[in-house]
Amino acid sequence: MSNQQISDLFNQMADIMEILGEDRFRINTYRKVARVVHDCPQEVSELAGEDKLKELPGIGKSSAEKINEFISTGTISAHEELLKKIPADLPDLLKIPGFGPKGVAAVWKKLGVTSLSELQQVIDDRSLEELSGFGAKKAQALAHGIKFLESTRGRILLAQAVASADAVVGQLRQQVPAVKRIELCGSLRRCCETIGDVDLLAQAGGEELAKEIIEAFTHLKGVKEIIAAGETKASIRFADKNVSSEEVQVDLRVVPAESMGAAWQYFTGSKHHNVRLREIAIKKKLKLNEYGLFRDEKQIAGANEAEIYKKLGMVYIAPTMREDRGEVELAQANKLPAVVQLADIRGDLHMHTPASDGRSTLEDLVAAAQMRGYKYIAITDHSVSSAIANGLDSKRLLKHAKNIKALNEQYDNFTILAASEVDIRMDGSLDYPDEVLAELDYVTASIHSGLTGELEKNTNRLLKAMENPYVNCLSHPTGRMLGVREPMQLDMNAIVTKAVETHTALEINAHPLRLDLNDLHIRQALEVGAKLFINTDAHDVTGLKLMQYGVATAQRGWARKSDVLNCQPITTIKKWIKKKREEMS
Ligand code: DGT
Ligand code: CA
Ligand code: CA
Ligand code: ZN
Repeated sequence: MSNQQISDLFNQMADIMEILGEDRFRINTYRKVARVVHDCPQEVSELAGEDKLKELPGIGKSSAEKINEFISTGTISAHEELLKKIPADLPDLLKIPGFGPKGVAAVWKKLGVTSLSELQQVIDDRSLEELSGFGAKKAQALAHGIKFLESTRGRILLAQAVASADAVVGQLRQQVPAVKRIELCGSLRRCCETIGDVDLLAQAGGEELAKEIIEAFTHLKGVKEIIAAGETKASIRFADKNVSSEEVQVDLRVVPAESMGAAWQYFTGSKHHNVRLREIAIKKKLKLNEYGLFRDEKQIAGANEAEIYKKLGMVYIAPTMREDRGEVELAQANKLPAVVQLADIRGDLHMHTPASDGRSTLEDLVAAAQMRGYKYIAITDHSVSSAIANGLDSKRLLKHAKNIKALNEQYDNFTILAASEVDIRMDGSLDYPDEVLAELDYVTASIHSGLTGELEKNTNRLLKAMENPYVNCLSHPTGRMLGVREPMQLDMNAIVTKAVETHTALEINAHPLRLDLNDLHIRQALEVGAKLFINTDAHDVTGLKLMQYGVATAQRGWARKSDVLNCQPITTIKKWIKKKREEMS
């Protein structure tokens, strides 16, 4: 049970009470608990049971009891009671970006709306526009929000799918030692940003073993439903609360060794990539399917995946590139870019400490970065405008920077950059004056509010920030949060061009909720020669592990090691920072 899950539950209770119009004071108490649990550096579940919970500021006896109840039973009865008081589908409305409990209460109580589809109806018949506090513009925004929700419905974040897949694979390996190989396939292996279902492939040395694997698979701990189960394939609905709050479908196929490579290729996809390969096979008078590559009836490849590509007359294509976006043609010409690997990463230039809204100390972050083999990090706490994130004013920032620089002195072979994640204000100006920014080693700029504006205004806001000589990078440039918030409307072409012009890098934010820039924007940036950073935006030491998702996204955007600045030595990065300051001051 993660802090996140507990925090989400308390927030949901607060939401429901707000919809019901209950006592302000209690609502605020629940929100406070949600925030304290979320920001707690330790796992709250480890503090439970021993009365240690109550020692956390903001958590009283009754909240501690609720948390204990959740940890021992998996539910909170007060939460269940609240859910009974509202229509079952009403909480879905809260997922609409920019729609809160007050709005939900209004449409429910005044128009009888109890679900997303009913909300769509009152938008369509225009009765919503008549409701006080709404109007045509708001109705249109809600319609947009519903569409956005539907586009991600039933899909889960890459990291959640990875956690569930790991749990399934781990259990299978333990329970069926005879299973020789299990491999990830589908969108998960291609590291898409969201995942419809998890596809797994197992190799079995015989029919009996296939049955044994399917039997074990359908009886794993965490199986909520067996959707289908046959001799060599099965589908389940799986949920393990310890790894992910989302339930997910998992498909497993069991194949013999001689088809393992072909099946792995086929079930990795994408579908469009497979279609292209099959066309090429046909041109060569071959047949390609999940059992192998065949000439007449003879299998000429199948056990080994790489062999399939070779026999089709092309070099091996990394799974993250298999989208039929030109990779097949490049592979045929042996001109595929060598994409960046996790092992190429030498540092991470976006993370937070308790000075703003982070949870791990400076020293712990350094130790964790060194464990990962990094040579440098940047400490980028928030600036004043991010008030809810406890952003630093100039005075606090300068003191913080001084501490960071002092700590940096204590390391020989490791660099800690005193930096900032500075908010870009509505007019494109920054949260600190240039004299303050000049005291820092590195600056990344980002937008945290006012993301809904017009394209031209948004674009100008970012362009102006990039012109500042102290801004070295734009963090999470579009501001999107998968399934939660849409990207800002931006002229990405203007952004990437200005990035090159001003020696400003663009970030690939590795957080699974962001993955911003996305794969297509990365391609666009690289076409004009823009430089990238892949950063985690860690708020504690565990956050540093998210780097893998940023690297995978970089691969999907065809980024090479040479395109990514944090694959270079710190001396190169320092020179690059200096160059912008000299040229643009
Ligand atoms: P998802 O689950 O929506 O995130 O996306 P995928 O790519 O995992 O799609 P899924 O689970 O429907 O199928 C897994 C793979 O199986 C897919 O990437 C390619 C292969 N596949 C599925 N259906 C077809 C098909 O009709 N033709 C071909 N050539 N391949 C298919
Ligand atoms: Ca899938
Ligand atoms: Ca599937
Ligand atoms: Zn950040």
